[in-house]
Amino acid sequence: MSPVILYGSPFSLYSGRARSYFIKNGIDYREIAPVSKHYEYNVLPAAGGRRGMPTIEFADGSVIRDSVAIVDHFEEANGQANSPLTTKQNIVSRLLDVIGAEGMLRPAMHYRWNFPENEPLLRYQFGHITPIDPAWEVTVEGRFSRMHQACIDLGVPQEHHALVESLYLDLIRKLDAHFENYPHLLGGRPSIADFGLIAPMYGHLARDIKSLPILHEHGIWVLRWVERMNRPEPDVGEYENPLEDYVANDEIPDTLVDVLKQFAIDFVPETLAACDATNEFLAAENPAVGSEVVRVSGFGTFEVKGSVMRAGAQPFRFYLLKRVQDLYEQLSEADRRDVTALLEQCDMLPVLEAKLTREIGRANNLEVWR
Ligand SMILES: N[C@@H](CCC(=O)N[C@@H](CS)C(=O)NCC(=O)O)C(=O)O
Repeated sequence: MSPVILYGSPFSLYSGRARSYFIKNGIDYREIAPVSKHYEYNVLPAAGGRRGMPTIEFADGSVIRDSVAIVDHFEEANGQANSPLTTKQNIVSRLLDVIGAEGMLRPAMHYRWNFPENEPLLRYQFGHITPIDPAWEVTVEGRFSRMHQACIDLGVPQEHHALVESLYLDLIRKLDAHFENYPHLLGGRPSIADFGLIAPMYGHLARDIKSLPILHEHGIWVLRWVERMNRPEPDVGEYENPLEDYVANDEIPDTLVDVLKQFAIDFVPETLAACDATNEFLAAENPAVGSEVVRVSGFGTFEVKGSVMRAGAQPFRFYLLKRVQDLYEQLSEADRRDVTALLEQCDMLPVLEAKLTREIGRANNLEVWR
């Protein structure tokens, strides 16, 4: 069978989710930059006209844009091989998938865009993904300018640099304590949660010159997990008797509860504020059924450790969070009690109620309002 073509780049956050999934699931792929005439005239239109990395193309010419849709496609085909079957682990893996890929943009963008040391690598990488006849927005200069603004819009203006750094450091220490005992978030093998978290960790935080040393200093086990997630073999040589499967009996390790509590500090207030902002947008704009979902629907204002932050609200977070909420709603009373107690312990309970007034679906490789 011909390999799947992955249009992506090593420095792209979301490409990291698809790439790692392919590697860990033995899917033959070739990664190339989205710059050819073929990409421009055949792949891009089939991707809904959206120049998003990752986008993949199969030998028959069919195309999937979006790292979540790509993972969904292969999970469907391989019997949900990376989704734990037990109740709490299933919910936690879906929740960590959202948090990893959508909730870590502040440290991922801060360590990339607020330090000039990163510039040579970024210029090199952006140079290699600049399309044919680029509009200004997709030239290297245009992207630099937009990304610096995006960094501020995501909640990292100068006055919050120290807070973003200290939250990240605390997170790395907690992840490190977890990976010291387990090769993956839910035990012995990767789940959807790991593929969400690898996105910011591989493309940005374990690669950019400013953030890589943080892992050398405070997160050796995290660094090794990043490597493990990008190698085809289990790569668990340093563990004595490593688990081969998820932790038994639907247990959530205490070290993972600590990680979730740490994430909750900004993920929960940000999610509640983004939900309000997006619902206000929906009430005001009432977008037509089938119209494309905007990337940013407004701004949410929320408090983190006594500081007031303002960050762009992205409806996509709720497209993923709804999967957690739907799983929860399908549970029996007894299971729901267990999950409620767990989420309460992790300070995550409020996100179950963060729901948009409209649903998000997909059409022609785009997210659309239902
Ligand atoms: N929800 C998408 C987000 C993809 C995305 O934003 N990718 C970035 C690179 S990491 C990009 O290509 N941005 C430009 C664009 O979307 O036009 C996914 O999960 O794949």
